[in-house]
Amino acid sequence: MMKLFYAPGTCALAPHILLEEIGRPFEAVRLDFTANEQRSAAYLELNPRGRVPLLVTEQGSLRENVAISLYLADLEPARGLLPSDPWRRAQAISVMSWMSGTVHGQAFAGWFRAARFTDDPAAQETVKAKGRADALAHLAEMDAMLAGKTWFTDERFTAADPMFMILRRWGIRIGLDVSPFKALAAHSERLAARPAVARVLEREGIRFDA
Ligand SMILES: N[C@@H](CCC(=O)N[C@@H](CS)C(=O)NCC(=O)O)C(=O)O
Repeated sequence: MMKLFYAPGTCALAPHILLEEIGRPFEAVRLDFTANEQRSAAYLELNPRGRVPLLVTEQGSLRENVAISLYLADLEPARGLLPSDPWRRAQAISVMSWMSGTVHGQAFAGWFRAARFTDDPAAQETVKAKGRADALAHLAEMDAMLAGKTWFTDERFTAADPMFMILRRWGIRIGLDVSPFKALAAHSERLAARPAVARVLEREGIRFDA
C-alpha cells in the first residue's frame, strides 16, 4: 500500500487529494511541523530533504509535488486526471510547475521561510515583503487563468486543480486580500465540494477558506 507523508495544509494536500480521487488504498502519515517532525532523524532517513510530500511506493520513494501528482494521475488513466491531448497535458504541467516553483518555491517560501534565502535577519524582512507582494500578484494571475472556467483544463477536474485552492488558502492565512479573486474563490468552493476533497480536508483538520 502507498504511504503519503504530509503535514496539514501544506503543499502535500495536492497529492493527498489525488490519492483520494484515484481511489487506491493508501496510508496518510501526518508529520507535526510545530514539533519539527520533518527534521526528526527517523524522517530524514526517509527523506533527507526534510520536506513533504513524500510518497512511498513499492518501487521506492518519490519526492516533489509535481512528480508525485503526475505519477498518481498516470496510475489511473481512466480517471482523466491529466489531459490525454499533448498540448492540454503540457498546459496542465506548465501551470503545476509554475505554481510549485515560482508561486510556492519563491513567493510564499519568501514569506514563510525567508531564512532559506538569506542569513541576514534584516534582509529577511525584505525577502518576506517581496514574497508577500509577489504572492498577491501571482494569485491575481491564477484568478485570471480560471476566469470563465469550471476547472483549469476544459470542464474536467485534473491534477492541476488542487494547488489553486492550496495557494489561495495560504494567501488568506498570511492576510492577503483575496476578495477580488472571484474565479479563484468559486474554483476553491467547487473543489471543496468534491467528496474526495472533503474527506481529505476533514482528515487534515482544515478548511479550504481559512
Ligand atoms: N519542491 C518541493 C517543496 C516541498 C516543500 O517545501 N514542502 C514544505 C511544505 S509546503 C515543507 O515540507 N516544509 C518543511 C520545512 O521547510 O521545514 C515540492 O514541491 O514537493
